[in-house]
Amino acid sequence: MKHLIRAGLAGVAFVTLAAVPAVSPIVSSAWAQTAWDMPTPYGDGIFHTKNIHQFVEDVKEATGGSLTITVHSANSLFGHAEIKDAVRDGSVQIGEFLLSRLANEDPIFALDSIPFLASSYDEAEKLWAASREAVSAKLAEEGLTVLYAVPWPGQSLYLKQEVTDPAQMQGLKFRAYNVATERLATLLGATPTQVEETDIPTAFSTGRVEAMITSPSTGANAKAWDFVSHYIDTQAWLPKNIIVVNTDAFEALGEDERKALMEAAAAAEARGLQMSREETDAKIAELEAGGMKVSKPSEALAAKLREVGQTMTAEWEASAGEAGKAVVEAYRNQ
Ligand code: PCA
Repeated sequence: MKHLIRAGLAGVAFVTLAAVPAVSPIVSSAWAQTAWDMPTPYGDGIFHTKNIHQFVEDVKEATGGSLTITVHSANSLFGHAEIKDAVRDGSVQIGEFLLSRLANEDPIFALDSIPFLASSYDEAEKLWAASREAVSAKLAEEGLTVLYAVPWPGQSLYLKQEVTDPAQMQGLKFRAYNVATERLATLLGATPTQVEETDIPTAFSTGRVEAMITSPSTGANAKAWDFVSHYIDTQAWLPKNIIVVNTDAFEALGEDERKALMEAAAAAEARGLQMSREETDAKIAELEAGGMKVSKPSEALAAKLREVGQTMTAEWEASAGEAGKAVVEAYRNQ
């Protein structure tokens, strides 16, 4: 009955029970279920989404089917920019988005998108360990509970020609996916344009953009070889996707369901990290098989990117104040 009351169907249930005493078992088991919707910006071919599908299976199994989650991938239910608010206002109960998309709300959300602050998996794990509490506390203020986060593989350059001198980036129409990539493009002398991950092929084919920085996962998924020829393996940072649940919806679950959800989330975080690690080389190989030239950055380009990273780190520290500095210090001291 708890479930019926929660769903606001108590009245209907009493009427139905009184009118039809022989309720079928199928109908009554349906009443015992909680059904959630889960939007994500990314398509089913992306490893994050595969990981989510496994998470959803795990939750279903661990709760004996009392909590089911329907995944809505590739911006099909809500667009990327709307997902956080949709979870917050209860339009959906759970959702995934790129954490650094929230950079305008608080600098803590932008920390994982600064070039070369944390550019390996080990560093990315340490950065998440040092910042998880601060990120969770900020989201908690909005009625959101963090379930788990998973990094994308390192971010590398996709270009239409060989670039050895950073001056060649001047004026390029550069695809951005958050504030940090916009800033990076500007510091390189390029012209940033925000383009959603699912719109990358169209943005290149229509000439809106001609260069980008993203993971081998996103590059291979977009068949980057159809519109760019060069991949420069900078692996400059590992931005995270985060999965959050509406705190009221979470607290309305039974205790066993809450436990099952948290356990499935912890398993998804570990599995997602492993999937991400394994993707890096596999997806670079796909780019190469597609015909792209894969190379390391020239010394001049590497130096320019490091300089941009230092500028962005200093800018972040200035904006994040004492609390931000403490997080970076905790990360560096690990
Ligand atoms: N893929 C996403 C975010 C980072 C990544 O590797 C994108 O390009 O939008």
